[in-house]
Amino acid sequence: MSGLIDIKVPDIGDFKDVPVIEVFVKPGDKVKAEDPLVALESDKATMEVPSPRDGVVKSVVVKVGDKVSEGAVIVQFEGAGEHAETRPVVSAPPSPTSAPAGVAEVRVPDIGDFKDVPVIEIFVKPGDSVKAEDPLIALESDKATMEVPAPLSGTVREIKVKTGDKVSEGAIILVLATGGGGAASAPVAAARAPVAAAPAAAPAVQAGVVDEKAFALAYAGPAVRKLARELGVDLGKVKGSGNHGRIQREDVEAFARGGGAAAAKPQAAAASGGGVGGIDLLPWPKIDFAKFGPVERKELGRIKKISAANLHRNWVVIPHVTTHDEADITELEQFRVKMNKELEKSGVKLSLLPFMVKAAVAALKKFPEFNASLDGDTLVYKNYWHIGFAADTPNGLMVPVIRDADKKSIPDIANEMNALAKLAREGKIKPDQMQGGTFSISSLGGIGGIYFTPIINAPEVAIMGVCKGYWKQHSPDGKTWTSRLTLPLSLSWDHRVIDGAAAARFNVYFANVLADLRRVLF
Ligand code: CAO
Repeated sequence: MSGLIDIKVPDIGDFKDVPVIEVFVKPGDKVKAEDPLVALESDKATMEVPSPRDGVVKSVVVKVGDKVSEGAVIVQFEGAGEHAETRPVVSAPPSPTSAPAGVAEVRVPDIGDFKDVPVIEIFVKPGDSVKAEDPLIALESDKATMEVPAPLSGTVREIKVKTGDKVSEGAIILVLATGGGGAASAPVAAARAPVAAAPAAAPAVQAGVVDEKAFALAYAGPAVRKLARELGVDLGKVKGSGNHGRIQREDVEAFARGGGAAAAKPQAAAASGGGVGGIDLLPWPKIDFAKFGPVERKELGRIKKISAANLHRNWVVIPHVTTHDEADITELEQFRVKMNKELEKSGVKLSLLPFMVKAAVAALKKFPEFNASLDGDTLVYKNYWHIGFAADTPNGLMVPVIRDADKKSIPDIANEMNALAKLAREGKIKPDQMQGGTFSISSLGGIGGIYFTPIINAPEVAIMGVCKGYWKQHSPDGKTWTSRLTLPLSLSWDHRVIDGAAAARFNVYFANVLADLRRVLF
């Protein structure tokens, strides 16, 4: 008698109520044993549930977002009323298979509609022994990250692609000398399940400084690699707590928070949320806010998501220190007002910001390490002065860049700044107008506040935060008092590159230049 075969969630350890993040099949699909049916993602691991047998899908019982535990029915196959066991794959390397010896060309398998997809990582090098299913390369389109696993065991003879190459189905990846073998090459399930995220190459996103070779050889999945790139973590230095030493999301986060020591903590600690200095961090609070009052949910916009990822990485990875100071801008303000009157007919309007850009260039020339970037253990000094400025836009924070600010006049900088801020606010600014900055200024002067801690815009090593100028009582000699227009300065600096004394000197010089612009001539 025909009936239905229930395919259920297998034993998934201690996990319960795990969200379904992807469903790979639909009614009518013919599936083979081991084809993935759904992906589940807890806050600790991503698991695929493969089919325990060949079959035809009659109905899909779960949908994305459902929460499932062991025993829940995922899909029903057509067939006699029997039960089939499933088991989850938590990205553990499968055992090798055997095949006749020879030479095999490994090609890019069917990757759906994707074409000309950039190779972002190569995990192997000539001479490496690989087992069937070991990842060979990673491809990253703007929709998904895909790993292409080895179709059979063997020794890598020759690699035919390099990072940055664009490949499509059928392109030769490498040549394998085989002693073992298996099925045809197929991307792992990540390829079938495009990651719905902002493009990795989004304008403001810049990868951290990592050892690319070790990164490529580390044992980790695409999502973990993406996180490591965002956090600037060198995967080669992270100890994996997963099966067979596979690097998990929490290993990368723990490494970014507390360095190698934290990542080396036992799995039990990682399972309770990772930890630093012996104190385990608690998991992020999951609260049903609606229990306490009416709520409204709104997903973050694209720009906010990109800036959030950047700010998070920069805050977690860079050891920030902020040094506060103040500048006497009484004379500068008089000069600004005077110049604005003179320039009235030309249509140029000067705020304080263009003067600060010029003061920043002067200070950066005097203290070149503030105009540098870290590249591993090397400091790259830049002999150009491109100054970024934070602009508040309806879509979120953006940082347009004034290129070659050293060569431009203050009115030219003011005009360019207005034009760039307008483009940013209208959502028309181009990625290259936000790239190449060597130092940034974040001005809240038009709004208010006294001091704040600006977050460094990696790979820059410092940022100047400015608040609203205010009249302050000042005594030059302890006896007489005058009121001076005072500008609060907050310089955040990367303590890996800059010392506190240098930061204090930078601030003093910057303030002195604003107090008397003639100093830029010296
Ligand atoms: N002290 C006193 N007044 C100030 C000042 C300061 N430090 N900075 C600006 N002002 C004044 C300006 O002179 C102008 O006054 P007038 O209209 O009388 O001339 C007024 O405040 C408004 O200035 P503005 O903000 O329009 O112009 P700006 O050149 O100072 O700044 C821009 C341009 C694009 C940087 C700004 O509009 C902006 O977006 N600021 C927010 C930046 C931000 O979000 N930073 C936080 C990043 S971290 O999340």
